[in-house]
This record gives sequence, structure tokens and C-alpha cells, in this order.
Amino acid sequence: TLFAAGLMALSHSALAITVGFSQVGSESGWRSSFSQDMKDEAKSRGIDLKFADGQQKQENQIRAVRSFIAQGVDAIIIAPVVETGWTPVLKEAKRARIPVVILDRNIKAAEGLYVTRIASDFTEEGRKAARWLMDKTKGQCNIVELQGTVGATAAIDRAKGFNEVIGAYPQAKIVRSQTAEFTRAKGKEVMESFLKAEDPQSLCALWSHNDEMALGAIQAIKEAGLKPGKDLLVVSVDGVPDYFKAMAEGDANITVELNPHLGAPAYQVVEKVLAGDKGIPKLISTTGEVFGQDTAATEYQKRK
Ligand code: GYE
Repeated sequence: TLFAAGLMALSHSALAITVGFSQVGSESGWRSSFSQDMKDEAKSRGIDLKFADGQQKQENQIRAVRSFIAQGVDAIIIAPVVETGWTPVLKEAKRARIPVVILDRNIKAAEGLYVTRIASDFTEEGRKAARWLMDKTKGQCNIVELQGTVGATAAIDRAKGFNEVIGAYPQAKIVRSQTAEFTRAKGKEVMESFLKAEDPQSLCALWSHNDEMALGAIQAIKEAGLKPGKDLLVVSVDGVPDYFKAMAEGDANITVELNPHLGAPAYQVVEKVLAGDKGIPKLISTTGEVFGQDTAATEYQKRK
């Protein structure tokens, strides 16, 4: 039986799929949940996962992908930090006949260089946030905007969708806009500068490209002696537990939920491709719903 067990262990490791995953970094609660999901799902499927944290830098991600190619992994998954600059390394993967799956943010590269992209519709998220705000304020609102990482699809498309909707309301405008790189610390810092540059009484809402920056900004709003969620409405995207808590406490108004469970669909695609499936669509997309204060306390209990 020892011999049999040894044989089984051997055949298992010989059969196990090896996947290299280049993740953006750990800038937000959403990203951490997504990373955890990738690890948990790999484990439950017996996939040998090589995980590389790019610390929000494309050069680190490219280096990781090159090392996956050198190690001869069966497949590569990339969650790209920005859209441009991927073509050379994708060509290297192609030459090595290693299939590449893109998760979350988009890339600008020829379609033949990757199998598919699995992502949410970020433009629609921006539209949903704006529709709620225009409804709530009857289209009269001076807005400050915390943008995500410059060059990242999640920032580009959320801004696009939001601006598209408020464009129809002449009394709604974005008075200040700056990147805070999707992090809580920067969100606080940039919000402080907004509140110094503008008369806080003239502002009606904060539009943040993710919850993490909004959570930092909520702190800054409080420190300035204002009530977030009332004096300044707070609208955002992601749906992380801390933000549900903030909504339950009245400090934030809405978030558009973004599903962090990308592991199962990603590995499903990898398994199909390695089995020879050629019929995989180029985009597998999802969208999330708006959550507000009314359900925040129960949603927080479910998610924390
Ligand atoms: O909203 C943010 C994260 O790319 C959609 O990146 C993702 C964004 C997400 O850091 O929290």
C-alpha cells in the first residue's frame, strides 16, 4: 500500500496542471479577496499555482511572466495593471506555446495573443453609480472624483461610464479629479487636498473608483468636521466588507458590487484549452448590482 500511495502521489504530481498567475498587487480589499480565491480554487482543483504579486508595477509583472515561460508552466494567467505594453511578452508566451488568460482589467494587444478575458463591465459600473447619484440629487451636484490607477481599464472605463450619464445633466459636474491609485492611504491624502482646494459647503458628492479609496476619503471628510454620507454623499465600486460596514454606519451611500471570485471560471478555461477546446469566446463578462444603506448591515454580516 505504501508503494501504491507513492505511485498515486507520483502520477498525481505528474498530471497536475501548473499555472503561473501574475497578479497586479494587493492595493485593495477587493484585490486581496481575488488573490485568495485564486489560491483556494487552485488548491481544490489540484492545480499547482505559481503566484506572483506585481506590487502595482508592470515591469514586475512582465518579469514574472518571463519566469513562468522559463519554468515551462502549462498556462499563464495575467491580471494586468495597465492596458498597454503587453505585446512583446505575450509573443514570447505564444512562441513557447503557453496559453494566456487575461483576468479583470483589459489589455491592448492582438486577440490571437491570448485565449480570453474574464472581466466585469467597468463602464456599466460607472453608469450605475452615476444613475444612482443623479436620481438622488435630481441632477444637481458638484462632484469630486478619486480615480484609479492611471492607464488601468478599471479607471478609464468607470470614468467613461460615469461621465456619459452625468453628461445629460447640465447642473452636475466634476469639480476636482485626481488619481489615488486605488489605495486607502492615497484616497485619504487626495481627499484632504480636495477639501482644502474647494469650499466643502459647495460639494455634494464623492465619486470614488473603488471602495478602498473611498474608505480613506471618509476618514478625511470626518477629520474636516463633515459628515460623510450626509454632507457629502459617497458613491463607489467593489463591495468590500469594510465598505458595507461604513454604509451600515451611514458614512457611505452606495457601491456597485464587483465579484472577486474569478478563480473557478479562470481555471475552467485553462482546463478546457489544455484539453484542446478551440471554441472559447474572447470575452466572458459579468456585471454587479448596486448595494445601499438599507441592506448594508445584513450584507456586512454575510461578507465579513
Ligand atoms: O475595483 C480595485 C482594484 O481592477 C476592477 O482594482 C479592478 C480594481 C478594483 O484594486 O479595488
